[in-house]
Amino acid sequence: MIERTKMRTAVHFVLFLLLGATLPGCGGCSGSPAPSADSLAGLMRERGLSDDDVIAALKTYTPTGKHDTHYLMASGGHSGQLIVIGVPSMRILKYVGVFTPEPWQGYGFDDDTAKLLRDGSPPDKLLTWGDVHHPALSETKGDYDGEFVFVNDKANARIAVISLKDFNTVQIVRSGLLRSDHGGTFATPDTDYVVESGQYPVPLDNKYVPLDQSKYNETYRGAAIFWKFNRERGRIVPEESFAIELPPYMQDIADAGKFASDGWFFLNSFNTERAIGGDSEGRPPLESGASQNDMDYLHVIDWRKAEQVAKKGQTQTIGGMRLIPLKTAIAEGLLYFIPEPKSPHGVDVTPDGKDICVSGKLDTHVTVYSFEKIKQRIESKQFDGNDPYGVPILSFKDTIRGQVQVGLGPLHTQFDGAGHAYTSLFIESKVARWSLQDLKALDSIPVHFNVGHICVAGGDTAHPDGRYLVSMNKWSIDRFASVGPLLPQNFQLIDVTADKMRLLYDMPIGLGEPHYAQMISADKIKPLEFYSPVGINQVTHRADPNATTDEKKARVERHGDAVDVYMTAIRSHFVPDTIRVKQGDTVHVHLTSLEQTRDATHGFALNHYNVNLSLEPGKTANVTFVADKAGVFPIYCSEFCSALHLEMAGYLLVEPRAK
Ligand code: K7E
Ligand code: CUA
Repeated sequence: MIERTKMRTAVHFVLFLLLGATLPGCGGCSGSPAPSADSLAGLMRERGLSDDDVIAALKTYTPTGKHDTHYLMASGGHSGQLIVIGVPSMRILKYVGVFTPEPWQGYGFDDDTAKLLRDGSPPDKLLTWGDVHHPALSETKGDYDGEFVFVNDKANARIAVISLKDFNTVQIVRSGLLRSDHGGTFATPDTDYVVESGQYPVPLDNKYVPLDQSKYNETYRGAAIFWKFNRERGRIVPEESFAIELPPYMQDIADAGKFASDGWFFLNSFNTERAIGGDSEGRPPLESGASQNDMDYLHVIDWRKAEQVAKKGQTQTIGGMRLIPLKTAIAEGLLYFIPEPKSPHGVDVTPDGKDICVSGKLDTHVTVYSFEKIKQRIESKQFDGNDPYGVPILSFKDTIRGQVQVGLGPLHTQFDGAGHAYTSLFIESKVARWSLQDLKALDSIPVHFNVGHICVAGGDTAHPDGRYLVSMNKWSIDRFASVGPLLPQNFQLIDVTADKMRLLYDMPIGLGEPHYAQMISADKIKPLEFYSPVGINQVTHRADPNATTDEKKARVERHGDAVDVYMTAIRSHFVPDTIRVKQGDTVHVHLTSLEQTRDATHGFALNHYNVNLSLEPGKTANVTFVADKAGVFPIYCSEFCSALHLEMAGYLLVEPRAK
């Protein structure tokens, strides 16, 4: 590769001497050229690059037309989106609109996607943002299958389903039970369930209860929801889903067991002190109130048994969700606690499902629990007493396999296929590598700065790819040219193939704060090239009942005050291109792209009425608006589709209603 580059440079240079042509990268220089400026050594000198820099560049540079080997599905944080990134180039491939309208994709503007946002909102309030934390790829036998991604909205306790056929959102669900859901989304090994748990305890019936210690202890609660996923339909089925009531500790993130621990679910918690804040009311602030205990509780849940208990109807319905009461969960042996070191954050099950790794944010270890030991203690009912609600507690020292000293502020752990675990160290700004077999620290690498999650390719599956690790850093400080006080986050790509980890690339993320990501091998994803035959609805992935598949059938129908416009788009015109309605009419535009050419996308932008649609080839989109303002409103195609794209336009004429 280097040899070839050198050769090409030499050829260019000969051409330069012969023809007097300008060397690429040497524009404007005249007279005596710097002979080495376009050679590898010259470029390195000029740009101050080391050998390591050049190796890193060669490991990530992806020439035009070459594709990345992996997709990174990254949470979009406050943007309410999913960010799709190619690895190792770290090129952004798509922002998928999920909880927030996304105008380019027409997401939240056409009737079908606007309905997704409405279905995911309380009846009396349309939510237009989300705080996306944890994407989960659908799994088959514990490995990513490339069909779906699920994401949570921590702020509003919602879960969305994204189809990887076209990287579009197809469903948003929201229970009436939770108010926040940091503990989402986690898929069971065959994606039978997608799990969402609440973070901040509330009265589950969503009624007003004054915030004081005894009321908090008695009536505030957490819950874990097991949303049933129907893969064939590609949808969560709320009626077949169930929840388990939990004590008012702050449940955090989670992981589903697999193989040895299949059928079990592990969920962290902090604030087992049940601090309620109130620093202006004479109580300690929440942060110190919640950090008194040396141990919090790892929740161990038998979800297969819980599924049976729910099937038998041992539930009550709250907020439209079947809930297994805490008392029932205890009596039926669905829920156990194990002490876990101080203010834990991540809990991660090893690829073989045998061990469970937990890191306490205020501890320096990763604690590795053995599922076998947990199971033995549960089966022989060897408990160390109960929590105040009666949940049996297992002994810490009898259930751990050991602890690994990794450094300050351990948060999250991922795995490669070579027997290594990787743990992010927030306080130290490092990623540590350690050996799963003998629990020994092996290597660490500094990151910039304040790493939260890390993501190894396939790093939470039964068969991790290893190879790449992305460190998702909260702070970037001095890494990029300044854009003022609000700085981007920094994704750092790290090569984990060799004995020493090697930093390859820094990628600023300037849209929301991502938390977690999952990385999947590109060959597992088989997206559509375009919608075929023409007239497919993007949400149902079926023929749209309002599609117009032939220009000759384009028409306008009036039904009383409702006007249906059956419209087509193909390079470079709409049929019809003139829409005539009366002031006050309800207008439904049903627009079908007749294109079957890859990337020949059209748009439909309408002045004043807040409408933009995206018409990918073969798609039908529907939009409804009330033509309440009389006047002349231009319509145009908002995607540069052809040489005559600017001419792809028309008018909406709204005739004033006679007085
Ligand atoms: Cu940022 Cu998983 Cu929400 Cu850790 S979480 S860092
Ligand atoms: Cu169609 Cu621009």
